[in-house]
Amino acid sequence: MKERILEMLLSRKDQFVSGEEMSSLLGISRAGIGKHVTKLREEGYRIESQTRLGHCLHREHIPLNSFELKHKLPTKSLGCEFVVLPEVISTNDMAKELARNGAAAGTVVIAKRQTGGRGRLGREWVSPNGGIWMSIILRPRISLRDAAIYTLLTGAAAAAAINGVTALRSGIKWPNDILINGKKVGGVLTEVVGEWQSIDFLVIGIGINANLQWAQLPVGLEASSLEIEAGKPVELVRLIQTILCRLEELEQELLEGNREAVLNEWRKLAVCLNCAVTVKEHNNLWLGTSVDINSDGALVVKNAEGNLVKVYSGDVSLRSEAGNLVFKIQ
Ligand code: BT5
Repeated sequence: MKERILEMLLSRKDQFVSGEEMSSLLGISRAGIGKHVTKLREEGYRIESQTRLGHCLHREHIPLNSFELKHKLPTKSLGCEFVVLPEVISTNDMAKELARNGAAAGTVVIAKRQTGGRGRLGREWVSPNGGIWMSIILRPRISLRDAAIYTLLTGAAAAAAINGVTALRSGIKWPNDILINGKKVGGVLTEVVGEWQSIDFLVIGIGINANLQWAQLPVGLEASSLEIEAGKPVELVRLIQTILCRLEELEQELLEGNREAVLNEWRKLAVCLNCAVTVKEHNNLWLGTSVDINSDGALVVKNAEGNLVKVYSGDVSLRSEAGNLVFKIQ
C-alpha cells in the first residue's frame, strides 16, 4: 500500500493530491493514508500535507531505497533485485553469501555504510554514510582467466556514469582506481568464486565517495569525493542506475565477443596510459612507461631496458617527468 501511495504522489509530483481522492482510489481510509504518509516521511521523503489540499511530494531529495532504485530502471537483468541496508560489514561479503544461497544474477547489495569495507589484498576501504557502497552478483559463463576484464569493465562503467551524471571528468588508473583531478574518488573490487575452467559467480564491488565531506575521508591520502569536487551533492539513485545501465551494456558487448569495444571504452577513460609509472608487484618495485592494456586486461609497461612487460596484478603509481610521484595510493 505504501508503494501505491508513493506511486500516486510520484505521478503528480509537486502537486497536491487530496486525501479523499487517494482514499477512494486505493480503498483505504484517510486515516490509513495519513499513517503511510507519516511512514514515508520517516523514510526520508519530503511530503507536504495541508488539511484542505491533501498531500504533495517534493523531489529535491530522493531516498536511497529499492523502490527508487527500481523505478524506471531500464536494465534487463542488473538490479532485478536490490538489497538495501543501513549498515553491513562489507557488501561484497553479503553478496557472496547471497550468491552461495542461490541469489539471481543481477542482484545488487547496497549499504549506507560499511564497518569493514575492503579494498584489494584485504586493505581497508573507508565507507561512511554518503557514499555508494554496492556489490553486484553476476553469473557469466566464463573461465577464471576471463574474469579479470570485469574489473576494467566496471571501472569504465563507473567513470562513464560519473561523467554522464555530473559535470565532473573522472578517469581510471589501472586497474581499479577512479580518479578526479588526480585524487581517488572510487575503486572496484572483483571477487570470483568457482573453478579455473568455469566460474560459479562473480561479485563486483564498487565504492564511490559520492557525498562525503573532507572530515569523512581517509587522512593522509590523495582522496576526494564527488561532492567536494563538484561543489554540490550528487543524486545517488540516478548515479547507481546509470552505472548499472552502462555496466550491463558493456557486459553485453563482452559476452557477444566484442572485447575490443570494452577495452576501447576503458582506454578512452584511462588517465594512466603513456605515462611514466612506478610498478609495485609484491615486493618488487620498478620504473617504466605505461603503453597500453592487452586483451586480458593486463597493463603493458615498457621497462628501463625497453622491453614490454605485462603487469597482471599490483599497484601502479603515476610519476612526473622529474621522477617523483604525482599520484600514489597505498
Ligand atoms: C579498491 O581497493 O580501490 C577497491 C575498493 C572497493 C570498495 C567497495 S565498496 C563496496 C564493496 N564492498 C567492499 O567491502 N569493498 C567494495 P585498493 O585498490 O586496494 O585500494 C585500497 C586503498 O585505497 C586503501 O589501502 C587506502 O589507501 C585507500 N582508501 C581507503 N578508503 C578510501 C576511500 N574511501 N577513498 C579513497 N581511498 C581510499
